[in-house]
Formats: sequence, C-alpha cells, structure tokens
Amino acid sequence: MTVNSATDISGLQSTAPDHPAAADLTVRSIRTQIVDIPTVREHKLSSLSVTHQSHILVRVGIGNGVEGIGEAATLGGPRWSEESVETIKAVIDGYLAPALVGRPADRFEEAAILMDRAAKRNASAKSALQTALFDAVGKTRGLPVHTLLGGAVRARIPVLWALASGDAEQEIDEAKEKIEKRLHNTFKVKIGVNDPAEDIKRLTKIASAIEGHGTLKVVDVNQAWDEAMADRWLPALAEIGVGSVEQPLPHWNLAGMTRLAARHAIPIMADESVFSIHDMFAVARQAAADVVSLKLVKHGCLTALRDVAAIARAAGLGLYGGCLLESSVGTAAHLQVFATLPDLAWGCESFGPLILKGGLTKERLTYQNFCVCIPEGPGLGVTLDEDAVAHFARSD
Ligand code: MUC
Ligand code: MG
Repeated sequence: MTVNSATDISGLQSTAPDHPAAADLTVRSIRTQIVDIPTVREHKLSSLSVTHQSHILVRVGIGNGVEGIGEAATLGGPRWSEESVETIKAVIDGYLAPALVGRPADRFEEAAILMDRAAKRNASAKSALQTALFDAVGKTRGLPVHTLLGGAVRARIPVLWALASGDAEQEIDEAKEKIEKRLHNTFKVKIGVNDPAEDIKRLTKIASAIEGHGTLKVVDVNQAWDEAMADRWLPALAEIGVGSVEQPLPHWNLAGMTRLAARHAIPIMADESVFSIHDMFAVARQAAADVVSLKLVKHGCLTALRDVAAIARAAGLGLYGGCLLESSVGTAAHLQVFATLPDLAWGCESFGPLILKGGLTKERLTYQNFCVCIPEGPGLGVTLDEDAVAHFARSD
C-alpha cells in the first residue's frame, strides 16, 4: 500500500475503456476564450465597480465528438479575488489543460486531483474546466449534470436580486419592477462604498418603499468594515429588518467574525472568508458565521462545492447559493450543483444572466414566481449560441 493510497491514481487507465454507449470519452482538446458582456447598469461593490462583466469560456472536446462547456466569471479583474480572466486563461492553457488531455472525461474527482497537482488555488479556472467535463459527459449520456452528481432534490430555488447602483431612488424603482414582474421579492444590497450612516439612510428608504411586498434579505459589505464599525452598525441593520450581513470584515478576520456572531442577533454570512474546505472547516470550528455563500469561483470544482457544503451542514450552518454575475453557462453550472444539496435554506442569488445585456446560450434560464428553475436537458441544459459568443468575444 502506498502512503498516499487515498489519492493514488497511477494505476488507472489513461483512456476510457471501450463501451458502446460511452463511445470515446477521452479528453482530446481544451480551448479557452475571453468574453466581455456589458451590464444593464453600473454594479458597485465596496472595493470595485463594473459596467462590463468578463468571463472565460472553456470548451472541452472529447473523443466521441461531443463538446462540453464551462465558464468562470471574475469581478473587476483580480479585485474580488486573485484571479482575473487573463490569469485564468493562462493557467488553463499552460497548466490545467495539459494535465487533463488524454484522461477520461468522466473521472471528475480524478480531474480535480490532477488539477490540484498542476496548480495551487486558481479555483475559478478549475471549476470552469470541471464544469465542461460534466457537460461533455452529461451530453454524451443524455443526462443532466445534477443526475451525474447524485440527483436533484429540488426543481427551483428562490432567487434574490442585488441592488448595487448606490442611488436609493434608482434602487427603489428597480426593486419595484422586479417585484411587479414576479422575478424577485427578496433583495441583497451592496453597501460599504459610502459612510455607514449614509448606507443606513439608503437602506431605510428602500425597506420602507417595498414594505409588505419585498424584504432586504442580505446586505453585503464585501469586507469594508472593521470590528468596531460592525459593532456600531449591526444593530441598525437589524432594526431596519435586514435579514443577514455578508462578509462585514476582511476575509482573514475570523476571530472578529466570531465575536460579532456571538454579540449580535443578525446572522453573519461568510463569503470571501470561505474558499477551500479548510477555510470552511476553520469558519465552522470557530463559529465565525451562521451562513455560508457557495460559489464555484471560490471552491474549485462542482465536487468541491459539495464538500464545502457538507462541512457547513455538519456544523449546522445555513447554505446560500452565491454567484459572481456568471452568464447562463456558469449560472447553469451553479444551479446543477445547488439542485443536489440536501438543504439550501437561504435560497440563491443566481441572477447573473439578468444583469447582463446579452447571453451566450440559445436557451434562456427560467425565472418565475421569485424562483429560478433548474435547467433540464443533457449536461448543463444549455448550449452555446455561437453568434452571441462571437459578438462578445474579446479580440486578441
Ligand atoms: C459578492 O461578493 O457577493 C455576487 C453578487 C453580487 O451582487 O456581487 C457578487 C459578489
Ligand atoms: Mg459577497
């Protein structure tokens, strides 16, 4: 027995065994492309602001001629996390793709291991690639990705909308329109750009304008406060009726988050604090949050997102389906894995396709009755609209 027998993949065949239905699942080619899609309005976070959203589109060609697709989004270049579309492309092309070409596409965990050996971190790049493997295998077998992951336990998920222009009047109009169209009646508000007193005035205006029709489920500080500021302003957020506060402190300050969670009734959501399973374990062990936001850009594979979710569940934390303004390709990937989680009490924010001025797929995701539906059909349940991809593709 080898010391590392738990991850000893050296005895596995390098190509898929012959099987009539499987045809040839061997990964033959991996291509990447950057696309930039304008947003319907400026989206302002405490640390950055976007009017265009950048995505990396990954295509995995397998031996039977099927092409699987995956996507990763970044916000404001490498400002939200350390990855940008330019680094993701370089890491996939130079390191991750060579590790996977020649391997069977349906060994999803093996792919994760090989990618971890080829590159540290780079979670978005790994997620986009594993998504494309799942899509290729799902399309080959005629099965949705959620079936390959163990099966869906829900067909739709309540979905909120993020208000992030910073202008209360615009945000009230936007929220009312979303409620009227029965798209969203729960909202996340991005705060931390302004002085907290200004944000409290803005939130109070929005909350009273939508009272009885919608609620402020989350405010996202995106790490902008320190502990003293949070102590000062969390009671005011609770008073307005805000349902939770996302990442109030810098990602590294778990001790501070633990103290806030113990001192204040308003639930604390961890976002930038939780990338790896080890981050999740540390947050759980230190009781540094009540809820965790799950995102493929952070966890580095669909299978890893499920591992993070399992640790959170074991610790009694609430699960929330996060996003990074993905197009319908990346959003479909999130929905496929969210569909399989035994518990997703906090719903999701998979609104990315609605904030983009265009899409990359022939199929549109369905948003109705304040929920987003899990796409059906083989693989991710979406296929590329090549004209749209060509339109938004960044020229080299
Ligand atoms: C974040 O920090 O949650 C996701 C939705 C949104 O409005 O911003 C992003 C990033
Ligand atoms: Mg966040």
